[in-house]
Amino acid sequence: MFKKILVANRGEIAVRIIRACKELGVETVAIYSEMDKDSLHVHLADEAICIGPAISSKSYLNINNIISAAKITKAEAIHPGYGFLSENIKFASICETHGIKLIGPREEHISKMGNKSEARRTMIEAGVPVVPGSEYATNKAEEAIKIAEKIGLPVMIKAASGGGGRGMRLVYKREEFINMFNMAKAEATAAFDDDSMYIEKYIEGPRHIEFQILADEHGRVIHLGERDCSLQRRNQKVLEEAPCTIISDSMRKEMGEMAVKAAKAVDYVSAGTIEFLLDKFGNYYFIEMNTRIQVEHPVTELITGMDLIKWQIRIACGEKLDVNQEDINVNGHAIECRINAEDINNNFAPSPGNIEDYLVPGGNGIRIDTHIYSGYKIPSTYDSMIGKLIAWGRDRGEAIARLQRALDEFIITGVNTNIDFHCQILCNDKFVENQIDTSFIEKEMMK
Ligand code: MV4
Repeated sequence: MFKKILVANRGEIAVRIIRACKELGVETVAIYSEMDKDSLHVHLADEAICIGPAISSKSYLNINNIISAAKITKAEAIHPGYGFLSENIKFASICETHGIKLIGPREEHISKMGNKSEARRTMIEAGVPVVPGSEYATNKAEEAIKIAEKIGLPVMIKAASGGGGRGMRLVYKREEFINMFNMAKAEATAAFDDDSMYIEKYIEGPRHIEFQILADEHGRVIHLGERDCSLQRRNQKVLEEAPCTIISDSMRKEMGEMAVKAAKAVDYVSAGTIEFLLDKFGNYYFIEMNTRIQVEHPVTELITGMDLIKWQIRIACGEKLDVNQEDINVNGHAIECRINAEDINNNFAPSPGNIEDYLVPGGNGIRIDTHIYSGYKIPSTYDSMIGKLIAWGRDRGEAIARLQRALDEFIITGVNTNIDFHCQILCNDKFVENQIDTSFIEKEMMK
C-alpha cells in the first residue's frame, strides 16, 4: 500500500478521499488555494500545501505546483478526484514522468475515451451498441449534412472533444443544419481547441443510465450495476439513483455485460463509468465513457457495499479485485440529492456566502458527504455544489421517504440552497411513479 497520497482536489470529494486514505492507513497531503485555507480538507489531511491563488487555473489546475507539492511531501501517488485534472492527458503524462502514480486510468484510456467520436468507433468495433450516426469526426458541414440525411432528422451535432453536453446542438430541420453545425463547431473550437464534430440520431425523451465498472491491472473487470441519472438541469445532474427500477434483470445483465465489454475493449484500469441512453422502446446505446470517479458514486456504494475510492487506491497499488461478478449483489435502493448553494427562485444563480446555522440530518439510511460546516464561507470561485445527501432504503419508496424527512431536517442558513427544489421533486407524482426522463426537470419542475 502507498505510504502517502496527495489529494489534488477540494470540497467534498477531497474530504471523501482523505477519509478513505485514513481507513487504509495511508497518510494524506491536501493542496489548497489561498481562498481555501479554512476548508475542511485542509484540516482533515495530515499535511497541507498552498498551491496558488483562488483562480483554479493557478491553483487546482496548476500542474507544476501540484507536482512540486507531491515531490516536497514525498507523496507516492496523487488522487485527482473529479473535475479539475482528473481527465487531463498532460497531467497523467507528467505524473508518469515524475514517477508519481496517478490514481485512475492510464493516459491512453483518458485520451481514447476523451475523444467521443473515437470512443464511438472503438465501441462499434467491440460490438457495443451506439446511437446510429457518423463513423468518423468531421469539421465540414457539407459532409456532416450527408450523414444527417442518411440517418434521418432530428439529429444531435456533438463535439468530438466535448462530453457532458458541451458543444452540442439539436437539429430538427434540414435548413437549420449548416448554421447549427457552424455554431456548434465555433463553440467547440473556443472550448476545446478542436473543431471535429460527429452526428448522432436524436433519441427523444431517453433515460440516462450509467454502469459503474471496476477494472484491476490484472485484467479482471466487473460492473457494480447501474445508476439512473436522468434528472439533470442544463447538463448538470441534480439527483441520481441506483438501481434503475424499470430495467428487468435480464436487461441489466445484458447492459452490464456490454459495459464490461466496453471497458475490456480498451484494456481499462481503475473505476470508470459507461454511459448509455435508454429510449422509450427499451433500446440502449453507448454515448460516452467517464474515466474518473464520479460525483454520484455513493449510490453505487450504498447498494453494493463496495468502497469505490478504496478500490481505486488498491487497484493503483496493483492489488487484484477480490470479487467476481457473481459476488456483486445489489441490495435495496439509494438516491442522492446534490445540495447546491444556489437561488432556485432566481434562475438557480450561485449563492455564495457564509454558512450560519447548520444542522445535518441523520438516522437510519442517511449519508452526507460534504465539506461545509457552521462558519464556513462558500467561495464564489468554484462550483456551487456544497454536498450530497444520500439515502438508502430497502426499496425506492423507503429511500424517497427517508430523503424527504432528511431534507426536512436539514438546516442551512446564510446562503440559499436547492433543498426545497429537491423536496418538490421528491413529492412529484411522476417522480414517485418513476416516470422520468432527461426532460423531467425542464417539463415538470420549471412550469
Ligand atoms: C443525446 C440526447 C439525445 N440523443 N444524444 C446530454 C449530455 C450528454 N452527456 C449527452 N446528452 C444527450 N445526448 C442523442 N443522440 C439527449 C441528451 C440529453 C440528456 C442526456 C442525459 C441527461 C440529460 C439530458 C438532457 C438533455 C439532453
